[in-house]
Amino acid sequence: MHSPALNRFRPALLTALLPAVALGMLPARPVSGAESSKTSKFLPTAENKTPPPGPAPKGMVWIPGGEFSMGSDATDDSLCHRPGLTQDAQPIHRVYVDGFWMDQTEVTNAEFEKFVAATGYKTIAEIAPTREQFPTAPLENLVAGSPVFTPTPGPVDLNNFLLWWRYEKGADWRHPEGPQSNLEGRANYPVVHVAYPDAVAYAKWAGKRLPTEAEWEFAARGGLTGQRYAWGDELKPGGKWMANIYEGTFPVKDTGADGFAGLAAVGKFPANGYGLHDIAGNAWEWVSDWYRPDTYARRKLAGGLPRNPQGPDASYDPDEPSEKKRIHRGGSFLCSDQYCTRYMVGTRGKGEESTASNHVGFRCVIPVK
Ligand SMILES: [Ca+2]
Ligand SMILES: [Cu+2]
Repeated sequence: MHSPALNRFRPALLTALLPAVALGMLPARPVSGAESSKTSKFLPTAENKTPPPGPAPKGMVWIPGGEFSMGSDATDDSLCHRPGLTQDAQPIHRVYVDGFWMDQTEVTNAEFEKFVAATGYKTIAEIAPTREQFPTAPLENLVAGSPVFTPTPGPVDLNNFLLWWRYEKGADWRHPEGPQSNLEGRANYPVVHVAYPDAVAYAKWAGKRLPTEAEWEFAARGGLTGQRYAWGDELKPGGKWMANIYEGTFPVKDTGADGFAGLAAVGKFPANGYGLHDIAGNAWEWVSDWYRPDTYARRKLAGGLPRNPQGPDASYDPDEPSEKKRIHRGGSFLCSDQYCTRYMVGTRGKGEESTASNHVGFRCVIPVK
């Protein structure tokens, strides 16, 4: 049942083991340079007034849904330390989503453990790729594992993400940094090293599903209109850190000025307007839409008000056209103003479906019938 598109083992090239965009570290080609404007293209968020259909399922909060302006026009956004390179989140456009329940936090190791105990499920990172899948890969590369972030000894060229990502044999959700590591003291950390099909399998088991990109962004904005962050326009309102991101010299030393160097347990930062914790930073979150850099441009062109949009029919990333990519949202503990600022609420990430890593997790939703 696992995707044959495992590109963790692209033949012979160790450097190709870590698809850049899967790690959320390469830019999409800008769709247009003409989108910057002084006037805001965001129109007020109009929440549905219908009350929640009942008491909240455990650990979930009500997201009322409604009409909102989706996307980002931040001109100081950055990908790979190149400002203004997140233009795949333009143009700003109107979208409607129905109300739904959403997990208040990212799915934790404790929750994922219950799923695995009940089903015996094995994640993609735990299964060695086969000769059939990768006929030309050296045998020694056909081992289970997953990419792990590794600080560099000193400042490096930020154009080469392979300097700080390594493919770690034996890294998986139970062994976040490799076979020697474990989950001791991490029951309430977001589960990581989960690929897209793993997240989908968990959601099914839990009677939930992954959010669409539009649902995710509506929820992340917390009822606000066009703000830069999930909590407002200021990164540190009143000097207070609002999300687990990266401070210090990337990728050398995370000073942990926000309280955490590396992943944090869920719920350590204030919730947004809808009661969602860590909707920015900590771990990237899989959502169900395929990635295309021009999704918003096409939507705008099609006109009308898209209702509950599900994303394009297929993935297409001009940087790696053969890879099938889903959207990542929210940024991670590795997001830094020196490198990648996609903890900004309207910006987008992307990842090859079968590729996990130690900064990608997920949360689920329950739609209302
Ligand atoms: Ca941090
Ligand atoms: Cu980032």
